[in-house]
Amino acid sequence: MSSDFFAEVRHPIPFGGIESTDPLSFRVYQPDRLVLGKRMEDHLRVGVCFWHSFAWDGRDMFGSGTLDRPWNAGAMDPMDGARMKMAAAFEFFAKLGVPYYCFHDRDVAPDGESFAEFKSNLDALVDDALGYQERTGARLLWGTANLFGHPRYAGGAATNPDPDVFAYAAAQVKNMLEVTKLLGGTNYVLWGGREGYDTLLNTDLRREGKQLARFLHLVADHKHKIGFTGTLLIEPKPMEPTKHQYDFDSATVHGFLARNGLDGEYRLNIEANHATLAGHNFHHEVAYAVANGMFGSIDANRGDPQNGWDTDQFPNSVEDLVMPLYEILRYGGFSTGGFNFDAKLRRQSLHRTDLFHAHIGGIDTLARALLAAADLVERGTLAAIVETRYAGWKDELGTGILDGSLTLADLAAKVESGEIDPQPVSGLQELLENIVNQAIWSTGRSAG
Ligand code: XUL
Ligand code: CO
Repeated sequence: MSSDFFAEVRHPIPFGGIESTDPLSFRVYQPDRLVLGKRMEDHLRVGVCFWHSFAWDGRDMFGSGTLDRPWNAGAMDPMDGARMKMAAAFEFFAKLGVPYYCFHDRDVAPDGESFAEFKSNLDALVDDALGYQERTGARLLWGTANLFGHPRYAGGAATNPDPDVFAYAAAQVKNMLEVTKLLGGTNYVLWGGREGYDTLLNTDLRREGKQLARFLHLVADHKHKIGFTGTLLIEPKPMEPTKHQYDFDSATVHGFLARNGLDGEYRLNIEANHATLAGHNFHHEVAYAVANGMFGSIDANRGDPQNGWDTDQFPNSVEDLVMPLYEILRYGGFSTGGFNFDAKLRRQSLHRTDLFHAHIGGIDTLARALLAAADLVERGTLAAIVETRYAGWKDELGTGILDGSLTLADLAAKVESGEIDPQPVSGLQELLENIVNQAIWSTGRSAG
């Protein structure tokens, strides 16, 4: 089925170069351009999300929908609306020309009156999605289950005080894991939307931790049972909608997984604005995941520095993305992950074409940051300075400390005898910051 919801857009969005005056063209992003020997498209593995871009109509807690989304118009039969939404989404993926998309089960299928009806709605739409994937070439970066929208999940899903809710969540995840496998998805994401608390007064922290660990074990077991070869990802976020979310940040999730024997089963899906909400920056969250072998995938949407909530804006700052990309490049790039735009338009960006402007800008910003990060990798200056900074740890003293052959008393003796008398050295922070800026400025106009 072909649709024409985005009739004014050429297919697919062309590369116009940095001076292009066509707003519906890429300034930097060229899928086939080689960067460090790999195609730009294969570095970035861009995905579009179903929920903000197609399921959301612009409503917020103060007002109703504003966006021009005919498929969300109330009067329609829910399955007709869902089919129209899917047609629009795949038309958009193809016209934007990106390789991936992501969705929650509830983004595509109407709830129905029972779980069985929901499951059969989803099955029918997944069947349609298989056809669209085949015709357009769009692939599933990840699937996920919405375990936070329905009132039954108000007190959490896996961490709910009621085991019936745990079971319901288990059924939803089992189903969506199987759907993700059927669609050839490369990852499955768990975002713990309401796995946390609103008040400690009614919360048994120890019990909820055990429940969450059990749930994650069940999901990993089922993944192996059905032979899903994609990666299981957990998406940290410190708060919102709950006051406190258990998957607070990369380090907290890593610690929880390691304590529960799950660190071999899960990787992290890091979202830029969730890092900000946790009091970190995006670079920190990616660097932590990379340093601990936990890196998986990215949700690239940013926050607003003046707002303490999840604004989910499209990325538009090269500066914010260069160092996360540098970490990813030095890690060897994505394996199953990619850059998902879990980003939404502002409520006044009414037109369907605004979806293109938003994604084009975000993708160009990523592409531009990729060029700067690749330049940093190629020059090797940053890495060389860090290497020099720690060089002492390769010498006799450093290796003796780390391999356990030197005791506290041995070290004290060396200091007391005067053999060791360390002198402060510069951390070179401003020099390093200049090197990063130089990479950003010097790679600016070389695209094309
Ligand atoms: C919410 C969020 C989710 C996850 C998927 O802040 O980021 O959309 O990405 O459930
Ligand atoms: Co997200």
